[in-house]
Formats: sequence, C-alpha cells, structure tokens
Amino acid sequence: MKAKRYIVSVLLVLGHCNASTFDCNSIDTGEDWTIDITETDPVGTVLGTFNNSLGDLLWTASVNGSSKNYLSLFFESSTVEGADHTHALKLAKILDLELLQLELDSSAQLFEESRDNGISLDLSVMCAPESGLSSEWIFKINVRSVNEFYPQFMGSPFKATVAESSEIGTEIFNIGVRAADLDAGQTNLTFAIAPYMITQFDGSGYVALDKDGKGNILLARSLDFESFLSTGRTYMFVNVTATDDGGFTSATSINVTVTDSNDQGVHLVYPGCERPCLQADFTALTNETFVGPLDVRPVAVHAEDLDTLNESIIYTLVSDIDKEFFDIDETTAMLYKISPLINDSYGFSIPIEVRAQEATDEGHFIDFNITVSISERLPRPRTYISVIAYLYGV
Ligand SMILES: *[C@@H]1O[C@H](CO)[C@@H](O)[C@H](O)[C@H]1NC(C)=O
Ligand SMILES: *[C@@H]1O[C@H](CO)[C@@H](O)[C@H](O)[C@H]1NC(C)=O
Ligand SMILES: *[C@@H]1O[C@H](CO)[C@@H](O)[C@H](O)[C@H]1NC(C)=O
Ligand SMILES: *[C@@H]1O[C@H](CO)[C@@H](O)[C@H](O)[C@H]1NC(C)=O
Ligand SMILES: *[C@@H]1O[C@H](CO)[C@@H](O)[C@H](O)[C@H]1NC(C)=O
Ligand SMILES: *[C@@H]1O[C@H](CO)[C@@H](O)[C@H](O)[C@H]1NC(C)=O
Ligand SMILES: *[C@@H]1O[C@H](CO)[C@@H](O)[C@H](O)[C@H]1NC(C)=O
Ligand SMILES: *[C@@H]1O[C@H](CO)[C@@H](O)[C@H](O)[C@H]1NC(C)=O
Ligand SMILES: *[C@@H]1O[C@H](CO)[C@@H](O)[C@H](O)[C@H]1NC(C)=O
Ligand SMILES: [Ca+2]
Ligand SMILES: [Ca+2]
Ligand SMILES: [Ca+2]
Repeated sequence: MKAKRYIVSVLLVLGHCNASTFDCNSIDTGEDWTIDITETDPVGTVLGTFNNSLGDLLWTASVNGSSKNYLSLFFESSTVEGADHTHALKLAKILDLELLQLELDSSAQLFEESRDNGISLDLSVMCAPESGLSSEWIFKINVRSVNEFYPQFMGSPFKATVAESSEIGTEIFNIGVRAADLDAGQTNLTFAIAPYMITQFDGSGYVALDKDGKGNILLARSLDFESFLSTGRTYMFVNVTATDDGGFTSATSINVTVTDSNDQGVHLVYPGCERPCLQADFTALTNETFVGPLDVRPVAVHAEDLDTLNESIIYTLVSDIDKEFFDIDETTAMLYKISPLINDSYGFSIPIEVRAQEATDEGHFIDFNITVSISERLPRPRTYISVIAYLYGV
C-alpha cells in the first residue's frame, strides 16, 4: 500500500497534466491515494481522471475526519474531450492556504506539522460506473504551502531611545514582536543587524541581537552622549532584517536616540577659558571694616553643568574659617563679607575656596578660589595704581 501511494504521488508531482486515471469499473479502489498540489496551483488543475464513468463525479471533502461543505466547492468535475465516459476531477478554486486558514479557523490544528508541509484534506470521490457498482476513492490531498509574502514590520518607522549610561546588554528595541509573515501557518523569522546605508548614521556597531532569536536588539557597546552631540546629532539608525523560512528578506530601520545622563561634571563660565573651564582667576578687593556684597572680577562667578541636563548649581564655601567672615549666595554665587576682619588670621590676600555643585544627591562639583584682597593689608605703597597692578599680576 505504501509503495502504491508513493508511485502515485511521484507521478503527480512530476506534472499535474499526467494525473492518474482511475477506473470506475474497478472494484478494488485501494485505500489512501495521495495527491500533492500547491496552494497556488491554478483553477482547472486536473487532480485525476476517471474512465468508464457514466456520469459526473460526486465527492465530499473533510479535514481530520470532519466533513466541510465549504471545501467541496474547491473541486469540480467535467467530461474529458475526446475520451468517452471519462471525467476529470479539477480544481474549481485555488486552495489558497491564507484563505483556508481564515475560513476553516475552527480547525486550529489545520497545519498538522510545520508550515512547510502545508495542510492535508481528505476527498472521497464516487463515480457512476458502467458496471453499476458504485466505487469510492479516498484521496489525501496535500496542499503544500508556497512562500508568497515577504516579512512585514508593523508600526514602522520605528523609534527608540537609549540613555548613554545604559549598560551593555540593555534592551533597546524588540523587533520580533513587530514583525510578521502573512503566509499561512507559523513562520519562524530570522533577524539580523545590517549596516545602514548612510554610514554617518549607522548604528550597527552599537547593537547586537539577543541570542534567543526573538528579535531583541541589545546595546553592545557603551555610548557617549557628548561625543554624539559633537557630531551635531544624537541619534543613529539601526537597520534590521527579517528573513522568513522561504528565504524572503525585508529590512527596516530604527531611529535610536541617545539621551544624556549625568556623567559630566561642572565647569566655570569665564571669558577666554575654553570649555571645559576648570580653573579661573576670580578676584575682589575690600577693606577690613566693609560688610556687604563684594564685586568679583573680571566676571561674576558662574558655573554650569557640562551635561546638557543643565542641572542647577549650588555654591557653598568650603572652609569653616571663611564662613566666619564671608558667605556666598547658594544660587546667585554672590560673595558677601558678613563681618569686619578683627582678630583674624588672614594676610593681605585671602583665597576663599568655593564649591559649585550639581543640585543632585551625588552631584559632581568643582572647587575654585576667589582671591579677596584687603586694601589696608596690601604691601606699600597702598596706592590705587599699585592695588590694580597687584590684582592683575603686573
Ligand atoms: C481505465 O483506466 C484504467 C487505469 O488507468 C486502465 O487500466 C483502463 O484500461 C482504462 N479503461 C479504458 C476503457 O480506457
Ligand atoms: C483531529 O480530531 C481529533 C478529534 O476531534 C482531535 O483530537 C485531533 O487533535 C485533531 N487533529 C488535528 C490535526 O486537527
Ligand atoms: C520555529 O521555531 C520553533 C521554536 O524555536 C521550533 O520549535 C520550530 O521547529 C521552528 N520551525 C521551523 C519551521 O523552523
Ligand atoms: C538595510 O540592510 C539591507 C540588507 O543589507 C539593505 O538592503 C538595505 O539597503 C539597508 N537599508 C538601509 C536604509 O540602509
Ligand atoms: C530621529 O529621532 C530624533 C528624536 O526623535 C529626531 O530628532 C530626528 O529628527 C530623527 N531623525 C530622523 C532622520 O528622522
Ligand atoms: C571700605 O570699603 C567701603 C566700600 O568699598 C567704603 O565705603 C569704605 O569707605 C571703606 N573703608 C575704609 C576704612 O577704607
Ligand atoms: C541652563 O539653565 C539656565 C536656567 O536654569 C539657563 O539660564 C542656561 O542658559 C542654561 N544653560 C544651557 C547650556 O542650556
Ligand atoms: C580681639 O582680641 C583682643 C585681645 O585678645 C580681645 O580683647 C578682643 O575682645 C578681641 N575682639 C574680638 C571682636 O574678638
Ligand atoms: C585655593 O587657594 C589655596 C591657597 O593658595 C590653595 O591651597 C588651594 O589649592 C586653592 N584651591 C583651589 C581649588 O584652587
Ligand atoms: Ca497563499
Ligand atoms: Ca513568507
Ligand atoms: Ca552626559
């Protein structure tokens, strides 16, 4: 029986025009005959011819033992020209698997094995034999799937963000849940990262696919927002491809924006000092008795976060000794002399150490000095000119 089945299917695979002829007069019709077709075979494809037939063929179609009238409509019979008493069983409609999957959705297990194997229908065919004895033929029709559709991406164009501080292995985007194959049955898609055609935007070197094959795109190299920023943009494109089990490949791109993290410190805003400005000379002149705001030169003290996060900066005095006589406004950085200098240990020039710190819990900071000179204590001659000369190091 197995051998017979094999021969018939080989014949049919070689060419449908050579479909087997079945004799309506034969009493022994055999059991399972196998007919292999594909889901794209055209209307009119002959599945078999029946000779010695007195009338049209009758058939019923079923799936897994349950009869489906709907499926019977996919077949038709007609007389074969030039051959007496011969009827052909043909396709009346294309046995498109996407359609069948939709229409026969109650048969959740339509695809018995892999998608590649397609689905199987059972067709029981009866002819009207000249001998008067009715004979029934049971065919197993294997409808093989054809890869008709390219993988599709739902919801593109895609965007994602990743913080520069993200650890290697962080999931950036899951392309797997946004990719599908419209071919009927379960298709396994294989994902790959490909270079992006505009090389300046190519993010392929920063990412890798998770080994689980489910399309998770992971960070593979550490990021630096500041170096991205220096190129004038903070995003890159990740080109990803999906290949279906029939070898069709589609590609899509994800715009991955790198966001800033607090990894940079604080610097000073000071004329002529290049970013990042970590050292600058601030000076002020006062006298022992004066109490009030000091005029700091050459510019008011101002520090900034080097991250684009632009955290606010808090200014404080570092030394407790300085705090007896001086104070600094936490937000404006205005320096105040709060009491006269009496019984102090200062000389004529007081380096007042100031800390400018980001207002976060563990904010970065920078320390710098404002040099305050006490006019009465300056070396002789205490002329205005010499004070200026002193202050500017002439
Ligand atoms: C009918 O078909 C069978 C099987 O192919 C063949 O053996 C037989 O000779 C055919 N009969 C006629 C009358 O053509
Ligand atoms: C066939 O039908 C039986 C009984 O209804 C069911 O248990 C089985 O899962 C079905 N098989 C397929 C492949 O649909
Ligand atoms: C698809 O993937 C599943 C799970 O990884 C696997 O079991 C199955 O064999 C695969 N099917 C094909 C056709 O590769
Ligand atoms: C993405 O990669 C595919 C496969 O290498 C390529 O054909 C396509 O041109 C690439 N797309 C872009 C936008 O770079
Ligand atoms: C990528 O996304 C960023 C952030 O949304 C956007 O500013 C940029 O214009 C996008 N780039 C392109 C080429 O669409
Ligand atoms: C101290 O400085 C203040 C303001 O600069 C000025 O008004 C005051 O006269 C000065 N006093 C002495 C003793 O120089
Ligand atoms: C930071 O924020 C302040 C106000 O909070 C603003 O004046 C300043 O221009 C900002 N700096 C940058 C570099 O954005
Ligand atoms: C400064 O020191 C002198 C001598 O020790 C003392 O008499 C005076 O009270 C001190 N003044 C202040 C303001 O502490
Ligand atoms: C401030 O000046 C003192 C004394 O000259 C010096 O020891 C200290 O290092 C200076 N601080 C900074 C932050 O430059
Ligand atoms: Ca199809
Ligand atoms: Ca496909
Ligand atoms: Ca940063």
